[in-house]
Amino acid sequence: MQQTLILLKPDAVQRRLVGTLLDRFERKGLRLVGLKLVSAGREIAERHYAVHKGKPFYESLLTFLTSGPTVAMVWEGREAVAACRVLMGLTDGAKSPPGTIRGDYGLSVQNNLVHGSDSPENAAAEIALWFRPDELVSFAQTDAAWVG
Ligand code: IDP
Ligand code: MG
Repeated sequence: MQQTLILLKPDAVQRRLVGTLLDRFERKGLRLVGLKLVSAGREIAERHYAVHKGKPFYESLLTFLTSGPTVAMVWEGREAVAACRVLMGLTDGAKSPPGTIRGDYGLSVQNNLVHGSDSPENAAAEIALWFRPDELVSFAQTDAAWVG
């Protein structure tokens, strides 16, 4: 079963949207296997966004991610990576369609509330970056046969 890393970024926590946004993933039928509140430091932020190093928004992005608590989560399910990207919407909140997290709750490009892994390979690396193996809990969801 596929897993993906989802971060509710500091803007989501500051705006008291954690419960609202977590609900979107839960209702979709995904299974929560990891959850914690993290005050991200410079090192984890740099590693998480290493692919963007050198871009004009890189320093601002690191400042944003380290500016307050982040909720780190691992969600599991069929096509979890793609399913979560659809729930999130486009990078730019202003261009993201209604019904998506970024479309419903933001206008910003940078402060776009949520991070989701963009491939199963990156998901595995990002999960290993944010969670120790013993922080992930595998369990049988009782309605799994109905949800897919
Ligand atoms: P994604 O989060 O939709 O995968 P990426 O292109 O991977 O988007 O960018 C990572 C994060 O960097 C975005 O979620 C957003 O917070 C920030 N970001 C991306 N492009 C810009 C930009 O042009 N200006 C400011 N921030 C940006
Ligand atoms: Mg990305």
